Amino acid sequence: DPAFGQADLTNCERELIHLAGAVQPHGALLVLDGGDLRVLQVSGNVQRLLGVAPEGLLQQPLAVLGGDLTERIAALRRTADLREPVALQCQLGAERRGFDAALHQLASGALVLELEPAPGSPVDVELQDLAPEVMAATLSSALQRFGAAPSVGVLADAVVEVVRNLTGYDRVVVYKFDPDGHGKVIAESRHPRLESLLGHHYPASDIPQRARALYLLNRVRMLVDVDAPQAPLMPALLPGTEAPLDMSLCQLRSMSPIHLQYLRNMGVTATLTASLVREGQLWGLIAAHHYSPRYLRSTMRAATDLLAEVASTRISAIENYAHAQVALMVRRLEQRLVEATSTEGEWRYALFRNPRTLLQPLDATGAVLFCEGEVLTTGETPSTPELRALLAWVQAEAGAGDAPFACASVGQANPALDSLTPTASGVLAVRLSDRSPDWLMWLRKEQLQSVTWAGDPAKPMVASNPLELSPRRSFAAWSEIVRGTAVPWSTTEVALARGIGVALVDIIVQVQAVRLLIAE
Ligand code: BLA
Repeated sequence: DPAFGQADLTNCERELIHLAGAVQPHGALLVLDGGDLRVLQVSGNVQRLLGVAPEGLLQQPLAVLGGDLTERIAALRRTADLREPVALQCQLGAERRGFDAALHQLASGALVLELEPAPGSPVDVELQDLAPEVMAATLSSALQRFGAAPSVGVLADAVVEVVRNLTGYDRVVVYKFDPDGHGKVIAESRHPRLESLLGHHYPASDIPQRARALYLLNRVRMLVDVDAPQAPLMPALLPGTEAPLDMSLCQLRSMSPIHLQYLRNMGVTATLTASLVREGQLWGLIAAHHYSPRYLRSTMRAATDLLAEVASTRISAIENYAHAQVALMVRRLEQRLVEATSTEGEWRYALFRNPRTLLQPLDATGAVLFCEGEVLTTGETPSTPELRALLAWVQAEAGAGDAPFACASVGQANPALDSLTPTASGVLAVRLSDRSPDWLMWLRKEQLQSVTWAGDPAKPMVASNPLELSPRRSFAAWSEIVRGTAVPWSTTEVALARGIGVALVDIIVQVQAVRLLIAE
């Protein structure tokens, strides 16, 4: 895998970004021996930030920094679980300068200490801070607002507004991933002079898998200045291990040069990004951009972390509730069919009378029933001959068994069905009979049909060089990747389709039994 900084666009997916070997210059990093607190490794900016040159620190006891740091670390080690960074405040040197620090312990036992000058110290970028009372008031009203949000859309709007008010970045968006890892901007709060990114889509490749895995561990990342010279670790390899330092949990970690170039190309100077996590998976990101350097004090990053955590919890609750609602809708649908069948003797028309009940639970744009040679449709669908061709293909592909058949790129899977792409790029089909070709199918239109375009869709842009990376190119790349595809069917949706299919088969069997009884 390419070392940090050595990746190009062909292999950046595997860049070892956690082995960055450097920190952003606004803070200093020290690696300490887990036993005697000897300094094993330092970032090159210690002279400027701590007033001691690397040579004066390396292999020395931490106490050479003076102040109360050594005592505070000893106290923390007695009480705290240091597998994740723990915040502490300390004073260094004879002048007792204040620092915000974070400490965590690696599996090897070494301690990683990150130090950022507290307010009042001379820094290159103004430190953004809020009084604790203001922060507490902002947080408590935000938590109330998040807790009351009835839908993901309302919640996301509240999140961008609250985070922008709290942190002051020029733009804050909520970026949501689909099952394939592509992302969409679902909420935005921005400085009025900025162009909107709301509704824009980006391909999964913009955020490599390795970075996504890292963002589950390290929930808030700040980039203070995309152009600031980075401070390399000295020595480059951690003594004792002779390996690069694992910086997965480091707040000061330098970011991948490819990503930095992407940000420069979009004119962004500083970012703050927080993970939205649902059931152990990265659901989305809260991403903030600033067009000049921006530096939040660690307490404000912690507040952002808390907001992201609460938003994540609320997302799970809303989505779980939505799933329960859908299950309820299916039961109602079933009930209505049973009633309609007993009063009208015909379940098929009952099923298609109210298109919403059929389409909405599966977020489909069309539906078709093939039954006893008839074709009933609702929503947007291809022509009947095209539907019959689709049926023939689905039957051949689905084989025996009663698992639903799901495909999100019909025209690509079978070029003979390419003309179905606009209205039926996606199909989710359940079999209603073993003996006859009776099927219920939900359709999804091509996702490009319903997106907000970032630029001219007819002019694809393919970058081979990081200097050309940009959201515009990214959007073009996403458009190329998803051309001819529908939004993929989720496992929940497939399970639901199966549930509806089973219910229908029950009803059909009952109807047939009744018919037989009447005939006798
Ligand atoms: C990381 N790329 C990211 C991150 C975002 C994006 C949000 C996470 C940054 C963080 O958490 O701090 C993508 N940012 C976007 C998008 C928008 C945005 C889509 O503002 C839209 C408005 N990036 C590429 C390509 C590669 C790439 C083609 O576009 C590689 C081939 C790499 N992106 C890349 C890497 C990271 C990244 C390596 C990790 C950065 C790091 O944490 O070090």
